[in-house]
Amino acid sequence: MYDMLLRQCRLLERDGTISEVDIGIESGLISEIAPQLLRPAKITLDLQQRLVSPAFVESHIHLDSALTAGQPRWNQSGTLFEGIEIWGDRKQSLSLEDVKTRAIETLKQQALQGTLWVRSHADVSEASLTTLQALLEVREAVKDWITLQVVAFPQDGIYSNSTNEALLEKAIDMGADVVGGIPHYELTREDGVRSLHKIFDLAIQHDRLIDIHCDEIDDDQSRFLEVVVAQTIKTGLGDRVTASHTTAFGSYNNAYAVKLLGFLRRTQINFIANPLINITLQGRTDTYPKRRGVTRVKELWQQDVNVSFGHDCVQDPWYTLGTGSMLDVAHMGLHVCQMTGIDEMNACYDMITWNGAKTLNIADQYGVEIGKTANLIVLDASDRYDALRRRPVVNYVISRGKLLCRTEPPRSMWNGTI
Ligand code: 17E
Ligand code: FE2
Repeated sequence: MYDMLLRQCRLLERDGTISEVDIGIESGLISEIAPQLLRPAKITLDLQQRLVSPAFVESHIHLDSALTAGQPRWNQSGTLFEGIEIWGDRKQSLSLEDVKTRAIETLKQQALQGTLWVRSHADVSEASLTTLQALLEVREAVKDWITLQVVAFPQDGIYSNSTNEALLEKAIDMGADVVGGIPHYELTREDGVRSLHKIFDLAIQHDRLIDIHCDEIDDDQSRFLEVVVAQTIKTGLGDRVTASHTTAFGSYNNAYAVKLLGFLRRTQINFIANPLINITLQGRTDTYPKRRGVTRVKELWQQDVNVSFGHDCVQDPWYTLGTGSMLDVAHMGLHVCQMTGIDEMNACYDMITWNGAKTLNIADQYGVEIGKTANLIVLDASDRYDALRRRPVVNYVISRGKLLCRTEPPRSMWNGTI
């Protein structure tokens, strides 16, 4: 007997094809996938040709600052730098309970909308390391239903004062999964380069992944990505390295950008774009024409570079909106990056699923396949394009083989005369 049987699925495969199948789940694992399964089940869900997809991956969010919009004040300029200042004030009143409550509330909102893997940054340039401690405790508390990775992220820079370097090291000792950085916000170009050397050294020494906030500025002279690329080539760290934001890449002149693309193709670096926030945060010093402030997603994708989309923020000093819906993220990404061709739209869906899994280094566990843990979602949609266009509710979320949550699709009633 199956623990759960999903009947009449439209199963989205890795290559984009759709198979009409039934899916059997036993002991948390996908045990069978075939056109018609006949054994009985404890729970049967008749999906009536709805789309079954692996759960969404949120590859970039700041759970420590989530749900603090307006505290202690709203971001009036809309810039990254005012956001950092406001967060600097809000940080003074952090407690473990405060961070944990907001993080878990956000994770629930994400899970309700189909996300079961999350990489969150934790600001470790705050002397008590409260955000890191809180997110490590949350990682443990939620592990039966969602997988959380924590990045030790030195928001104020590693070399902007005499204590931050030691805090970053301590954060890694405490158990952060990933080493972060912010070279464009170090006091000088030299400090930025030095910070990247430090990050690579720490990652090698402690066997950690790397995810750097890199060149999140409109300054076409912000060129830390080339240092990340060089360090990746020299250390051979390959796909263990991720460059987040890289918005300046959208402002580089083409001669430089093409050279850089060639260099980075020698690596397996992952890129994360955060279109919801960077379309609002960047371009603030421009008049007109106004830049979009998002990295070259389409060109990277065309060159077979792994790119995923992240939310970055849900209601915080940098971005006051956001609901935790990855379909919203991909929808915005598709618009801002002008990825409107059918293959391009489908690629945008992959950027919130398979590509994110690759970035998080969990690709071996990911996908709706026999023998894998049943972490999947049922969308009230027929295919990837339909899901992106209408952004329907996630009807069922199945985590570790169990029904974690369900949302009924809204039903409209036409009451007119025609
Ligand atoms: N911190 C930062 O440096 N950049 C961001 N986009 C956010 C926090 C949200
Ligand atoms: Fe970020």
